[in-house]
Amino acid sequence: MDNEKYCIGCGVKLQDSNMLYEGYVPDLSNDICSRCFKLRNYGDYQIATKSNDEYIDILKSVSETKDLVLYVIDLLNIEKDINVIRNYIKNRLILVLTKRDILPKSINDEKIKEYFSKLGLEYQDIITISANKNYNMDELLHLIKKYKSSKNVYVVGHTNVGKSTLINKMVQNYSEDEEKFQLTISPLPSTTLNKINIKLTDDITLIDTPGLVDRGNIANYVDFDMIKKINAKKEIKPDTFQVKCGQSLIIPDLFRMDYIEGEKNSFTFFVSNDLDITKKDINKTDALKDLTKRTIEVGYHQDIVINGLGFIKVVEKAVVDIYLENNVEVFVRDSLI
Ligand SMILES: Nc1nc2c(ncn2[C@@H]2O[C@H](COP(=O)(O)OP(=O)(O)OP(=O)(O)O)[C@@H](O)[C@H]2O)c(=O)[nH]1
Ligand SMILES: [Mg+2]
Repeated sequence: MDNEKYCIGCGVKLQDSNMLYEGYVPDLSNDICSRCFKLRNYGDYQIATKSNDEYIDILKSVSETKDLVLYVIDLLNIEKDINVIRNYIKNRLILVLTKRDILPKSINDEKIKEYFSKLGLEYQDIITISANKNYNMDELLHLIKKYKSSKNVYVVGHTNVGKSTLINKMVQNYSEDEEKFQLTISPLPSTTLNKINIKLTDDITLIDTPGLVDRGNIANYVDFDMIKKINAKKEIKPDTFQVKCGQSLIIPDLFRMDYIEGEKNSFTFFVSNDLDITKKDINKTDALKDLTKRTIEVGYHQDIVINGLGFIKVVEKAVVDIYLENNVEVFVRDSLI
């Protein structure tokens, strides 16, 4: 029999007929699906699949409203084209740059905001936050109150940027309900599977959405242990290398960069502290040369971004050969910091 009950952790429609299918519950009196239950209680992660067409339909439905939108961006993984999501939604929008705790404190927030002001993206306001560290959450609530046009406030963005974590923190901070329900969160992509309305106060309902899946993100091509390693959990300690032509920087199992043209240079890695980086002579190792090679030209004070892994700040002009899994996106941008 069809039912209209949805998982309160991830939004999936609940069903008791097929264990192998999303939304399964042994008993329809449960409020939470088996996948969320296992993830929350046993740390047992099951990858769900979500098609981007469904997500784009959700964005289009948001655009039909006049409601305020929070567009959440992960500061360590800023997408190459952040206008993709914006182009589907015409609403008033606050750009929420999250996971601020991961980038070093020494970086100036104004510098980060200045970077975004040059991307041609239209927004009413911009704020850096950390849901984990409860940084700037009061200011975010203030902006929501300032710009909202109805009770509903949509939270959109790519998958895994921290949308549900942001909502959980808002609920924890500002909800007056006795039972403060928490959405399911995880380091895997596609944790949230459908729209979920969360009443924050009498005047504000936050609406969580699944994220747009980024096929170029390295998280799609490594195992779960590596995903946990790649996901920076605390403030990154940038690793700077003085490198000459003919030298190579390697992150075991993931990434190799050969410096093939340019003056003596400085490469600073902003990646998870759990990843080791080693410097070798190019001709002394063949490590990772079986991966796909891409030759990249970098200008003065630019970043090489490896989607999902982080970025490398380069000081002088350089040409490098990068070896990486074929589908992982690499691009160059003007330095974020
Ligand atoms: N360091 C840090 N990690 C965060 C922060 N917010 C979220 N995360 C982590 O980012 C990962 C993804 O968080 P989610 O809240 O599940 O992300 P989401 O955008 O809801 O993801 P989907 O539902 O899959 O689209 C989790 O491992 C979180 O712990 C933050 O402010 N700081
Ligand atoms: Mg989510």
